[in-house]
This record gives sequence, C-alpha cells and structure tokens, in this order.
Amino acid sequence: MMNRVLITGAGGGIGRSLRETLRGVYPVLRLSDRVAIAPARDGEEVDRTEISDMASAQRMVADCDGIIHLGGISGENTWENILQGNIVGLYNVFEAARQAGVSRIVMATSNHAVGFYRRDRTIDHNVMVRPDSRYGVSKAFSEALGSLYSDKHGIGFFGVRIGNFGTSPIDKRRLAIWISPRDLTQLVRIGLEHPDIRYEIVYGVSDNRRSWYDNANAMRLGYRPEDDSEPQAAQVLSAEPPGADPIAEARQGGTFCADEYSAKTPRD
Ligand code: 15L
Repeated sequence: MMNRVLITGAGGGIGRSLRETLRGVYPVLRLSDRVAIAPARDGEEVDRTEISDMASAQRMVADCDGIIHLGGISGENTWENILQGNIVGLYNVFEAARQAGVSRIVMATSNHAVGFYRRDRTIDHNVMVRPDSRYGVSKAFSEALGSLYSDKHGIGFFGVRIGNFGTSPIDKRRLAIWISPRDLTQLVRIGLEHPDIRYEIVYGVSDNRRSWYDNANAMRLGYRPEDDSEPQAAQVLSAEPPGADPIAEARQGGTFCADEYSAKTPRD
C-alpha cells in the first residue's frame, strides 16, 4: 500500500507533469527538488534537498513507501557533476530508502544506458548496457545499484529506460523513442502498484510504430500504451534537415554517441 510517494527532481519537466497526473492517486505526494518548486497543495508536501548530502537524503525519504527517482543530472555533463548528482546522490537515495524501509523505487533510467546499439537493431530489456555518454554510464549504474538493493535488501526496483518525454515527438530520432505523459504515468503506476515487482527493466516509450525496442517486459506487466508518434511523423520529418554525422545517424543515442567520439573504427 502506497501511502506517501516521493518524487525527486519534482521541479523538472517529467516531475511537474507527474505532479499533476498523480495528484490524488496516493494519499500524500512528497515533491522534492534541489531548487524551489511551487508550494504544496492538498495532499502534497514540498521539500528542498540536495541529494549529494546523505543526511539531507535521509530526511527527504523519511516515512515514504515508494520513490519515483527523477533527481540528478538529466543529460550529458562534466564527470564532476555526474558523479555528485547521479552516482553519489543516487547512492544516498537508495541507501536512505533502505534505512527508511521504502518498499519500491521507480527509477528514471534512460535510453542512453543502451544508446550505442545500432538503429537497425531491435533490443529488449535483456541486452547488455552500451552507454553512449558519462550520463548513460550513470544510468547503467542506477540499474546495477537497483539490482543490488533488490537482491540484497528486497527493495522492488522498476527501472524505466525513458526515451524522450513530451507532449509530442520533436525529431526523427524521437519518433522511435517518444513517450507521452499519460503513457509514462501508466508505467510509473505499474512500477509502484504491481504486486510482483522485484527487479524489472522496461522501456519508457509509447506504442511507436518506429520503435527500436521490444518492450515485451512492460507489456507482460500490464502496460498498454495509448499513444504512437506516427501521426506526427510526416510533419516532423519534413521539418528536419538530413543528418550529417554518420555515428549520430546510425546509433540509437544519436548525438550522445557522436559527441566526443574518437574511435578510428566503429564497434560492430
Ligand atoms: C534523456 O535521457 C534525457 O534526460 C532527455 O533530456 C533527452 O535528452 C532524452 O534522453 C533523449 O534521448 O531525447
């Protein structure tokens, strides 16, 4: 039973959206961010926490039953920032959750944990990670940390490899990985409420005809996405100039793969 659910990174785009779509679903939503966010309404608690500080993370998770962890750095960045936000901060949230007896963690992992797979491959939740950036490595780390806390401490972990969240797809790559607000809400609720989750990885994508993912694991757990990027495809494609970088064009992670690329020959 989820009484109090914590959303970290509640001030970001996904956090602000889930704040609305989960309003009233659980008795209490605790909304936390490192920056100030809109004041609490009925059924909400607002918190301001820097997760790279363990004592602060412990205060943040106290009395929570489930966590939706969106906090940290949400794209490629310096190693120092990734280290503090997505490695140290992530560890603090998981360890504080263990100490507080939290039963479920829904983790915003990312398509960039597997971004170096080629676009002509369909991948499922069992493939080895192939991060395309320091950011992608931190998301792979979150999946490994989730596995440890699931195996060793019994916390239910639901890792959602989010594609691109928004009200509509914004370019050719995102036609394959787009997820709508209502589809992400559905997935997050499965992660918090499904009775049998111990450790699961799913893709956070809508029912896109151009998807690179076999999302059978999400479907097995009851996910029935309602949206598809295809109706927007013609408009998106007509507005986009042809891509110039062969690495970005061939790989699922796009420019995350091409940035800082220096290999003389591509792997596979
Ligand atoms: C992500 O993981 C990022 O959080 C988001 O900002 C986008 O860059 C997205 O991936 C994407 O691949 O479009």
